[in-house]
Amino acid sequence: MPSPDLLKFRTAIDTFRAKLEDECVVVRDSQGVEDLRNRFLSRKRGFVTLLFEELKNFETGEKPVAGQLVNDLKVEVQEKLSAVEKRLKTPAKTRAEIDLTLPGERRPWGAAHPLRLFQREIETIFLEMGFGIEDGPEIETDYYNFEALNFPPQHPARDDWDTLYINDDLLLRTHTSPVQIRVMEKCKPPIRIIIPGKVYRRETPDPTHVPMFFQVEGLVVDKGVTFAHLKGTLEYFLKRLFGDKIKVRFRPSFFPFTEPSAEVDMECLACGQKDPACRVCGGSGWKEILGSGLVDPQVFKNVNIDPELYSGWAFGMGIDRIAMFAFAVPDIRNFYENDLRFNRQFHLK
Ligand code: 2NL
Repeated sequence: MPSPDLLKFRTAIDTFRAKLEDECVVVRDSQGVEDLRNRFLSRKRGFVTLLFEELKNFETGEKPVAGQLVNDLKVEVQEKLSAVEKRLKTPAKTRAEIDLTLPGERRPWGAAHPLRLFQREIETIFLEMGFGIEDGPEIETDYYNFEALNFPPQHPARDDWDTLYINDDLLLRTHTSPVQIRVMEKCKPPIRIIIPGKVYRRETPDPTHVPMFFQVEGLVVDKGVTFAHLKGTLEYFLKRLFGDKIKVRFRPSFFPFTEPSAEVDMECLACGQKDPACRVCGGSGWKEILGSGLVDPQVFKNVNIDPELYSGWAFGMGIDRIAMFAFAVPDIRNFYENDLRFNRQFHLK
């Protein structure tokens, strides 16, 4: 049990410690530091000196304990005073130097990523036309990503999609088409949907490739749907996105899941179809924007939709690729570097 004297001594030391804290905060100049040093450490009447003198009143057993307490306080006083001296040496702005008419510092607010903003513009146009938005898993089975879409096992067309496999059966989806398959399995036509989302390919990053990027696909299934609907809808979509005056052309193509298939090109915005050496369109004057086609009857059979009764059309496009074209972004990796100087350019609206 510590003696009542030791307890009182400890309380006294705690009081001095609190006093030291309070006084240090208000010291404004070196004179203030000297005053404080004298009051605590002066050899004649300093608080610490007086406390040391009291040690002689303690029993031999408690003397070292009490001695340690005073010594700790002494070290603390020295450290605190050095800290105050350091603070005084750091120049602070004087009242006159603070310009109260300057605007305050704004906290940065979060904002949507440029690719999300562009995705939203695409979504808005299709929503207005009565389409719904669907999504689905990014880890898919071989069946949903390839087989249901009319790529038989070992089909060489699978090489076109440099697939990231998880094991023999699971993979990272290479397009959003598996979501359309899942929707057609579950829902009876009429179907009018778009599926925006992340897709993955085994790519080494370069100015036009990254291993994860964004795609939007669309699907319409109903009775009496024709190529004219595909053409009219996609042309309207591109004119809403890029302006009424742009030129659009359809050109035959091939996809395993559509027949017939068409690629849709748009006039080159970079050169206005005028530069034979244009880096964006290679001088052709046309830029490939999306792929499309009438849904292959075999795909309908795979999801138990009767191709004699129903027909449909579908399209797919790369969101990153089209955003690069729309905003003249030279390198797809710009979208994934999180450089705010780049991202902020898209938040001017
Ligand atoms: C492209 C081309 C395309 C589709 C995607 C599709 C989906 C189903 C059935 C039929 Cl479930 N077609 N999707 C059709 C044609 C083209 O994408 O160049 N994408 C970036």
